[in-house]
Order: sequence, then structure tokens, then C-alpha cells
Amino acid sequence: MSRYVNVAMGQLGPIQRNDSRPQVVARLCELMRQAHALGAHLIVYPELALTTFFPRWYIEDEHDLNQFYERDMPNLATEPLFSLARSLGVGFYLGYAELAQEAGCQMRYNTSILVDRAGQIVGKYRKVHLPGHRDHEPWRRFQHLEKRYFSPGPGFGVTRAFGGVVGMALCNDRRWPETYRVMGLQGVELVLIGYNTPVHNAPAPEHDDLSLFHNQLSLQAGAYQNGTWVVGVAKAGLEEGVDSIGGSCIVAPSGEVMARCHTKGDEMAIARIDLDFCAVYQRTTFNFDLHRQPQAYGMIVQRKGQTLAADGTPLGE
Ligand code: CDT
Repeated sequence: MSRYVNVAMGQLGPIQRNDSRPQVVARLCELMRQAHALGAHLIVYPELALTTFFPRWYIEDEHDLNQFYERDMPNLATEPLFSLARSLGVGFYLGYAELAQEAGCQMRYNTSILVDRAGQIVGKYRKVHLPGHRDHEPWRRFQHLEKRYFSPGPGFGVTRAFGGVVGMALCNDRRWPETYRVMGLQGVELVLIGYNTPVHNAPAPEHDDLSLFHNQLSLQAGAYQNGTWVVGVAKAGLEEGVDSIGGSCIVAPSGEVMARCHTKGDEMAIARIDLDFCAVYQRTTFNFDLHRQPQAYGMIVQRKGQTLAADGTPLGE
């Protein structure tokens, strides 16, 4: 018997700075209702889905910055989403900014949670690959201060949920093959990824025309090379003057796109996915036990970046 999961994408259009949490949660609830009407078991929302993408601003005042973070989850504002999930039997993935207390220290993370169909949090992930910069760079049209506002999380675990092995990642993580492979080595069958990707990339504006292509390329490569389903969901559109890509999609272990959002606003789209289809790839072309050669890959964890000689040529071992 196949293991089917009806997975919905809850793509969001822009969230402006003055939009309140209750307004945003009402939008998330509406997408969940639409997903439920089409038989969804799980809905995937974007990264930082409760607020505007605040790393675009240099914010010096800590009180102002803290407005964008959640201290508890669920909390008063998000409880209606949890309660709707329980009553409809629809689980969800949700990205948000987390303010945590660890050994008396305040820590900031770019976080996602996985909530099961009973409304219980069954997984938590803290973003590993934090893009952008730490200091104010006024030459940019807008900032990308994730390195300032978040600490990196510890890594990529997986959770047994929805009848399979589920992993999570956030936005920039999707561009890195290591993200998928670490989860692939744990037998992941469904990778959920929320994102906020501005069309314009200040350090490399020549990439702007390719930003949608690079999104889909990364999701498809991660899926195929690890024989896993991958679901990428955007916060899209013109938010506080910054245009972000849409292109939310569900990719099969074959690398094929099975469902896709076509707007840059709030949009729900759904696919029935068969978790057993992963085995078709994980037991053949990407049977890791049979074909991987880890003795040849040591440099991947021993080195962070390229090591170059003074003349710019790569140094051997
Ligand atoms: N949120 C996030 O991680 N955004 C980055 C923008 C980097 S510009 C290439 C992303 O990788 O989409």
C-alpha cells in the first residue's frame, strides 16, 4: 500500500510592516481552509511568515527589533492557527523569527516548526545558512541583515511524521547540496522549505534575471539527487518596496515539478504525493549504501572554502 500525503502550499503575498499578527494569521487560516477543502493533510507556509521580511532594514533599537520575534509558540496571536489545524486535521510548517532563552542568554533564530494533524509541534528547525551581511551597508538598495539578526542553528535533523520521514530547511539552505544530503543520509522523504527571495541581489545584480530559475534549479536538484519530495513555498510580491519571487512548487523525487503557484499573492496549490515513490530513486541510482564513496569526500567537512595559492590556483591535498 502506498503512503499518500496531500501536501498544500500556502504561498503568501507581501506582508507590510504595519500588518498586524492577527491580520496575517487570518490569511494563514484562510489558506488552510482552502487546503482542507481540497483534502490537504499538511500545508507549508513561507519563511518568516508572521511578519514582513525585516532583515531588509538596519534596526538599531532593540525594542523595535524585538517586535518581529516570537517568544513562545504557540502564542496568543498564533493560537487560532493551531486551533484551526486541530479542528480540520491539517498539519502545517511555519517559519517565524524566534527569540529564545538559553542558559540565561537571549538567542535569535530564523526558525520553522512542523505541526502534526493534532495541532502538536513535532519538529523544530533553526536556519543554518544565514545569507547577507552583519553590518549596515548603505550602498545597497535594501539591507539583508540575517547574519546580524540570527544565529545559525545546529543542523538538519528529520522527524517521523505524516507517515514518513520529514525534514525542514529555510530559504538560503535550499541552494546548498549539503542541506539535502545530510537529510538524505537520514532517509528523508519530504523536505519542506519556506523562503523570501528578493528578485534583486545587490552583490550580484547580474543574477536578478535568473532568480526564479535558480530557485527551481536548487529545489529540483535537491529532490532528484536525494530521491526525496521537496516543497518550496515563497513569500512573494512587492513588500515594502522590495519585489520578491514567487515560484512555490512541489518537486518529485524524479526532479519533476508536480504543482506550482502561478501568482505572487496569497495562493494555495496542492498535490497528492506518494512517499513510497522515494524508494524508486533511493534504492537504485541514489542507493547511498551501494554507490557513495565517502572516503573521497573528506574535504567537504574539513574545508570551509576554496584554498588558493598566491597565484589563485587551487591547492591540492
Ligand atoms: N531569506 C533568504 O535566505 N534569502 C536569500 C537571499 C539571498 S540573495 C541570493 C535566498 O537565498 O533566497
